[in-house]
Amino acid sequence: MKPTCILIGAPIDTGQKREGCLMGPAAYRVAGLAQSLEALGQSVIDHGDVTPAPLRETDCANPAVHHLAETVAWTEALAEAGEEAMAKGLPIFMGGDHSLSLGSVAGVAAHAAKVGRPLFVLWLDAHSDYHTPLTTQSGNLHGTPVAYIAGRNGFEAFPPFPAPVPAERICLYGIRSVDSAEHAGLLESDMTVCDMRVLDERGIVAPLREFLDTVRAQNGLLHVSLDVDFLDPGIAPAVGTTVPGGTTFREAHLVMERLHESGLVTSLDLVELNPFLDERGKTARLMVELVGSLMGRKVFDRPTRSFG
Ligand code: EXY
Ligand code: MN
Ligand code: MN
Ligand code: MN
Repeated sequence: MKPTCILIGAPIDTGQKREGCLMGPAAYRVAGLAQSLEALGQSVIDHGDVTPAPLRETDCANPAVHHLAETVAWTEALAEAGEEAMAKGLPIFMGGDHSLSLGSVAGVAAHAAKVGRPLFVLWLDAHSDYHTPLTTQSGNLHGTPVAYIAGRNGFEAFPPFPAPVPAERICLYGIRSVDSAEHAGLLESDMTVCDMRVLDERGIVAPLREFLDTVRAQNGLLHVSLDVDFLDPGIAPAVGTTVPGGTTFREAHLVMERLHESGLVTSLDLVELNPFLDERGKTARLMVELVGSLMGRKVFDRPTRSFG
């Protein structure tokens, strides 16, 4: 039976400095995310928007870091909402900037630990998001969730990450912008880094298939974190951190179609959509279409299809 999709709005804007991501959940609703899932035979519950936890005092040795207390408050609330939603269905976190994933993946990881299954994370992004609050130069916490998830030091202001995800269970896909501190950290880790060069050389499917085979072999849960800037800015302009050379319309759909066929995805983030930067809803609509492909929309369905 198909799991119920649980839409969780996370209007977070505190992980970076350009305002507008807080309109993301509303844009997904206006673009018809729930209706498009229902049209695919999916049952959908819209949980509404999460309210951040009360602010507490926080401090950080890096003076560049901004909105720390607010981001911690979102992390706490989303971790709780995420863990609850995992027990009921397939959560789809509608962001909000990518600091959302500090909380969403914490909730998912707590659930995975409870049910005793390994958690895998597929990070579809232009960026590696592997800074810690101590290494970031921009001070933008949306550039840090992968480090938190992997259990790096420097997140003392945040709740301890429940069951950090071993680096070899995290796959960065499509990256093409990595700061030097992130690069140094990644070289010391066993993370699977499929940067754009790898995808140009090997194609968009082969490295994904390898990662999915590993998830399947270990009976893992799979969290997918989809940053709008994974896509080429020409097709997805509504993001504050555009990087040229992103995935094309067809490549992105193919990734989603492969993910659907794998049957492995158990939770999803949609992050970094800034509707204020969009062109007549183009990016929001594309993201909704991509979720459709991830949840099984096909142009033409052959019962015995095999592509090897
Ligand atoms: N590495 C840069 C920084 O830390 O400021 C850019 C991070 C962008 C993060 C976006 C969400 O993927
Ligand atoms: Mn702000
Ligand atoms: Mn990101
Ligand atoms: Mn990004």
